[in-house]
Amino acid sequence: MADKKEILRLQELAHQARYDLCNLCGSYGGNIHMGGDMSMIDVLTCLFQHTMRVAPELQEDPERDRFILSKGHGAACMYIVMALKGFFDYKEICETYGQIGSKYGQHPCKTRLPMLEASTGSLGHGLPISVGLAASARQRGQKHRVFCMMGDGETCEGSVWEAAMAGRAQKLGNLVAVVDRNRQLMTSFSEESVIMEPYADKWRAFGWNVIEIRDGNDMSQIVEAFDGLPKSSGEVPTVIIANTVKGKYVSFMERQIKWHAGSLNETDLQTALKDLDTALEKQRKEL
Ligand SMILES: Cc1ncc(C[n+]2csc(CCOP(=O)(O)OP(=O)(O)O)c2C)c(N)n1
Repeated sequence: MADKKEILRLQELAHQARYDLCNLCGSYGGNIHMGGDMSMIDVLTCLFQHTMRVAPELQEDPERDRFILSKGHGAACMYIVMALKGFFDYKEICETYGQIGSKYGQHPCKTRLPMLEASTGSLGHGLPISVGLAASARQRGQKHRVFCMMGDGETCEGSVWEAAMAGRAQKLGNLVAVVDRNRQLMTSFSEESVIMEPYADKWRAFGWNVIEIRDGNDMSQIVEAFDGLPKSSGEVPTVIIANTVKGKYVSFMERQIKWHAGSLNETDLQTALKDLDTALEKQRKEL
């Protein structure tokens, strides 16, 4: 179990990431996928700042951990979390995000950003890629893990379950899928469109080890889940299901279908930043 100091450090980094994301959304002319960014930002912060062995200087290290953002529409969130780890310059992201020719596209592009492991955006492809990366690591005798971040809606794609079968058959204990279980899709709540529950049992039926995070926006619970991962040398892949809230901590965004993607005017931006400060204050008191 991580100590309080580490949890507080991660909470503050996640708060900074939310702040940076809202400011980017306020300055960018178009829509940003704020809902699913705000739901997964705590998990991404834990991954990049606490769990994964990644850093700009490890880029050429064959045994660095690999991260695939399969829900590629969350690119802005990933750029910002990675900027806080020293991979990118936040100012450059703000000045160029989403523009033609920019390195920071609305979906991640490995050609433009070689430190990414894959280009994503078309949902359902990250887990198949991750299975390949994990199988390759095994063949080379490498010890690192491969982490794949998916949306729960994304797991409606059949390719996800084909990859789940392959990952288990190939005994890839070095593979970790993470599902941002925010229970919303693009235009509806997930259970209105498809029946996902019993969701964890579906993964168990495919032979995976399942770890559920009751509150996937609570840093203590997130850290406990990732710290409790079985050894990567095992034979069973793990899925971490993080129960999160779309738009987390911004009053007018939380659980709002219209905030799958959107842009912030100055008044809304100031409300959002105030909400974030209130949330951090509360987290500090509760820790
Ligand atoms: C193959 C494919 N079909 C459709 C889309 C359009 N799309 C972008 S986001 C999204 C909703 C995804 O829902 P979920 O995976 O739950 O993401 P989150 O709610 O966390 O943003 C869809 C359908 C896409 N990017 N790729």
